[in-house]
Amino acid sequence: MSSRTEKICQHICASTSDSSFSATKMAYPITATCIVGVNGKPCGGGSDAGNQCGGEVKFEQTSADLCTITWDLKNCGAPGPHGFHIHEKADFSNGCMSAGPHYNPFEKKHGGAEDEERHVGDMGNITVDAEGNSKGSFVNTLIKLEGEYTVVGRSVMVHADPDDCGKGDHSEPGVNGKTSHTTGNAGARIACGEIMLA
Ligand SMILES: [Cu+2]
Ligand SMILES: [Zn+2]
Repeated sequence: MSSRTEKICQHICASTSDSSFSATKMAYPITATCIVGVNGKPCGGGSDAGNQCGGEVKFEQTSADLCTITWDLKNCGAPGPHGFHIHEKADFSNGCMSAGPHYNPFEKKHGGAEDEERHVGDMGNITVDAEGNSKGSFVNTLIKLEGEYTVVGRSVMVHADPDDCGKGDHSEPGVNGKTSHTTGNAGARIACGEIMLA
């Protein structure tokens, strides 16, 4: 109930600021935060037993074209790369599964975070250390916290497996492990959360 109210309020605030800023110059930086967690239900069809992945992801849009993403996540499972994306919705009614596909307003194929052909939501991989934790930051040129293609109100997703950045097996689109051009074969969804202005 309360999260629903917050969501409605956020939409009102966002549309109000859009119209009031449209005639003037947008003031940077714009900041947002996302608390990610397991969100209640096993994700991705696999066993989710023991999954406690969670932490915070921060966004800072510093100009019309640049957004810095910084993360601090714990208990992310196996050491190595794990797919890291913005998904279309912050709907966690069926855990992270109900958050929809990668945010892709321009109908591109899946790619890496710096590829020409990529979803807006493609942030590549985070690197998980031997203790299961990951910290880092990078600068992205498609992610916006304002305007028509804002990611505010959408979700950050952490996956169980590496993202192949669109260069892997795409022999059976729709089948996990063989659908590189849409998901990067990043496997189960182990943590997610809503991106909110901060
Ligand atoms: Cu994803
Ligand atoms: Zn993608």
